[in-house]
Amino acid sequence: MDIRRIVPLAVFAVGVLAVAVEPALAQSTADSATEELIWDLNNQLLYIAVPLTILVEVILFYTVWRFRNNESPLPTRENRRLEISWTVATAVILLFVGVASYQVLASPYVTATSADAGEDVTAEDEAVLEVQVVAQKYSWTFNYPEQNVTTDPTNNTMVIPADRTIRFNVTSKDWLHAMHVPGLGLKQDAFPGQSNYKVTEVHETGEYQLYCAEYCGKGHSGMLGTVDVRTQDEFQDWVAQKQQTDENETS
Ligand SMILES: [Cu+2]
Repeated sequence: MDIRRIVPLAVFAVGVLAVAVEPALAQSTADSATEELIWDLNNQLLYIAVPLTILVEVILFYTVWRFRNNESPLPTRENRRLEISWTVATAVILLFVGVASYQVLASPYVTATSADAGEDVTAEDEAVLEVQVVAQKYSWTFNYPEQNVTTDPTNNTMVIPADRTIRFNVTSKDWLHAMHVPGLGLKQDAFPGQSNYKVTEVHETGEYQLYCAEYCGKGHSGMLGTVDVRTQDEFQDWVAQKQQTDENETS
């Protein structure tokens, strides 16, 4: 079998394999808008990377096997067609990776830079919910400026509503920390005296683990928290209850 026959055969095999792995990739359901974007990009890149890897390996193994008894191999001195092919193919692949990545990086759900981030992706009749995430050695406090609610730092639980655009304003009271919620695809550094933003919308209610992802001292490994995602009504109830107890405490 010569190389002209093996290449289309390899491409075909790779196509079959790509279709076969598709259901496994599609199972990765995303719980937030941010995680969805990240997973979609990951899958898109895998569709290119897996077939390419297999194509290269097939050609390599075939070549080794085909020329195993060749005692005096001669290098290909010049092959313009081959050179143009691999240059163009590489350029097309890099362009695809670049465009696909840029689209995700430019999304406010992935890169939020300003204090009004998220306003452009939220529904017209709905305000973005801002949650100020304050990290400190070794706990988390969550402030809801519009609702005038602050959580207890010993509780380490952030309550947010599902299906609403949330903007996290991440900061620190002492030194470097980082908010990391892998289940929702969220990660943002916490610097003292600075606000870093992160925007998302969560689709699924439930509890998600929050970690500190910046080594911050002896209590770092225990600097955990919970993101408690509730329905909009349950969230409103929680806010009302919190406002009530805060009022009773101050009076
Ligand atoms: Cu830490």
